[in-house]
Amino acid sequence: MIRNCYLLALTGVVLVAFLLQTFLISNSPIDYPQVLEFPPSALSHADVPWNNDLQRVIKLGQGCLKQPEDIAVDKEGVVCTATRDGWIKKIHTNGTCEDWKFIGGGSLLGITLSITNEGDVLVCDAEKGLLKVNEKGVTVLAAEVNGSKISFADDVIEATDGNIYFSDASTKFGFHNWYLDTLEARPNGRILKYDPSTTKTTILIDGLYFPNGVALSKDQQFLVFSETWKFRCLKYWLKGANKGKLEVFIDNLPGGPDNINLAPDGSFWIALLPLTPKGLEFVHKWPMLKYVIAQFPRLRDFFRDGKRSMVVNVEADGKKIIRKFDDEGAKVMPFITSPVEFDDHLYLGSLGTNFVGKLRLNN
Ligand SMILES: [Ca+2]
Ligand SMILES: [Ca+2]
Repeated sequence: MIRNCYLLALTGVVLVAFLLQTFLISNSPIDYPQVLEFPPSALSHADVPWNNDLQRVIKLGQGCLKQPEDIAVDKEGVVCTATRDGWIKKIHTNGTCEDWKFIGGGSLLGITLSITNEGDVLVCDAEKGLLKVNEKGVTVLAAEVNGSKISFADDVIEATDGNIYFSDASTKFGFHNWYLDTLEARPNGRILKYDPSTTKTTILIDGLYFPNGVALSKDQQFLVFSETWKFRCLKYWLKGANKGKLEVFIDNLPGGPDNINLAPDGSFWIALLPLTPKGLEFVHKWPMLKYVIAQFPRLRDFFRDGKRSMVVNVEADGKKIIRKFDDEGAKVMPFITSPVEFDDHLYLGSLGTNFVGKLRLNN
């Protein structure tokens, strides 16, 4: 009798374990999630004093710009941005908003102005790849690499020699499912290079944890890019004795780095994402929990809703953070994704606003 009860209980446990396994793992869109470690600076940041400087921004193009994720400013001070409704728009110095070129879709991200062909705008369409836009129209420069589709083109920069460097943040999850990549926290991304002389695209660096913003150093000796899930930026030498070498540029950032932009003095501005609400960072240590969260879009939204906005200015050699501007509670500038310095002002792109923020810097 006791033996039968024991067998029955054991069968029950095995059955429950099997059902749990089926429910938790087999149905989940993520595979073998890794632990996403929040560095002490990201955890302790919640307790340090906020300056709320980002709440002082002037709003440019308000109502005209739907989620301007990245921005570029030309030498005349005209702001160029790609918006969620598929437009490349320009904000002129008199404040007017111009619908410049229509691309379509809902996945335009990183943008940069060509320096080798004036008038060309290079833009990442997460779904279509790397695009060139000018008065003549839209050209797809790169939609695949080595036969594999570029599925999450994120940010782009052009070097003076014409080579174009851009990120493919995840080969597994697209822009609209980016938070699944956060939960999986695996090295699904890569940095690509487009060579205009051959029109070929090659993989420069593979196996990266959500490579996001890309920038070049002032002397163009190295490429620096964000690795968002690692709370760090890496640096890849393009020239000199270290050519081909990959190093840490800055780590232990107090948020997941998004777009990074070179400042006129050679330092860099980086937008930082909180990735998850304060106090819930532990979730990213539990793979089983991540399997469950990944299955329910509403749960995913809850865990990605970090209401803190921050940008940092980092020294040219990445040794330390010089300045930090933030917005506790993200009251004015939610979901900041891109800071660009021009003429003693910081221009701020965001996935959570309908304007570009402009903040006066006291240099
Ligand atoms: Ca950019
Ligand atoms: Ca980005």
